[in-house]
Amino acid sequence: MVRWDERTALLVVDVQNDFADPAGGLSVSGGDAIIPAVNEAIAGARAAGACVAYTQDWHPPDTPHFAKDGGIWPVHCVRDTWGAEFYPDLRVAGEVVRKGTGGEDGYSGFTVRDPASGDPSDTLLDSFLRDRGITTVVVAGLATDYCVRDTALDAVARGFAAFVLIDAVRAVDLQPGDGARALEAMRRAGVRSALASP
Ligand code: VGL
Ligand code: ZN
Repeated sequence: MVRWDERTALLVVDVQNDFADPAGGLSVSGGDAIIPAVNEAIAGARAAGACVAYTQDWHPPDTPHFAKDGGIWPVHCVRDTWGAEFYPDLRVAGEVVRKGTGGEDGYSGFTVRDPASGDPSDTLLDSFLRDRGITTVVVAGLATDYCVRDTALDAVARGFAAFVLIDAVRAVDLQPGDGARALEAMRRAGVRSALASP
């Protein structure tokens, strides 16, 4: 269990219909099964006065992130569509940070990349957290092997202490074992594992 306090932020990554719903465009197997644990973490964080922030993958209809436009992914989380909405059972109470809004690529909640030049730029997440004096981030959501991993690794690289809630994340597993490898990469980088549920 994580000890929640006002210097700790829970980051709920991309718990959107296209990832969490079995009918979603990039459905993560077992994605809906993490929702009770995610909601438990949200409730615990809020009860202790910790900050809760949510990321949303928020793509334009055409982006080199999608296979049809030269990328690798099926169409998902197109802005203002059902697939981009939060999964209905998710308790949403906190700041929402959208990423990819201008067609940028990348997975981290902190950083996006220009699809043509590859140049990175920051989302609003880093300044949102620093403005509130946050020193520790706790990551839950989807997917372990992409946005959760890159968000947690970026958090450590930016000087935050970081935890991943291993019962509140699920992997895409394009290749078998991707989720386990992502957890190992996080561990090596100094991300600590914790449970959302006692
Ligand atoms: C994600 C693949 C493509 C994620 C986003 O949220 O993990 N994965 N876009
Ligand atoms: Zn995406």
